[in-house]
Amino acid sequence: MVPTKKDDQSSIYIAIGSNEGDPKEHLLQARAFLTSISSSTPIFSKVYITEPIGPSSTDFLNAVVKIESDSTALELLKRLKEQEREQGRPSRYPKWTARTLDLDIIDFKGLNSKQEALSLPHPELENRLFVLLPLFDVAPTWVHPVTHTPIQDLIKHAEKMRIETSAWQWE
Ligand code: PH2
Ligand code: MG
Ligand code: MG
Repeated sequence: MVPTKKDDQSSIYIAIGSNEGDPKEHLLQARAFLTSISSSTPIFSKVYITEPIGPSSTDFLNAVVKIESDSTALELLKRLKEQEREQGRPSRYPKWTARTLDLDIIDFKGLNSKQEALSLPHPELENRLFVLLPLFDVAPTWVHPVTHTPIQDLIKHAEKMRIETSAWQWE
């Protein structure tokens, strides 16, 4: 299905990651939270087990969700940070180490914006197969809002990493 203009302008994509504590439990809690803040029925990707990129030594569970919301991007960011804290992640956290819950806004209604608090679309998107593959699940016709590169091309060119569909899927 080809997305309509309206889809492009109203959809928000959020990447979910966890590799500390009980990642399945953290994903389920995050799913309940994300469902509660979405003004439409959210669409969740499959759950993936992924090789940690960076200093962490524990595999991640990763997924992506598509939601809709009338919040501004910065309001949404604030709510996501609150939820990360709620689920046991200290607010001052060493970059890239293990985390109970990481909620990153990948694409906010196609917005192109570089602010200190938030860059959109997510600047690391192209390098992260653990975001691109689940994004493809929920938005197979998605194109990068700035470069207009189709997601399939981004996937083709992303650096290879170990990533597999999890046997556990949002039970
Ligand atoms: N998140 C990071 C750093 N490294 N690696 C994987 N596999 N999955 C992640 O979500 C992830 C990561 C920073 O947020
Ligand atoms: Mg992250
Ligand atoms: Mg983050």
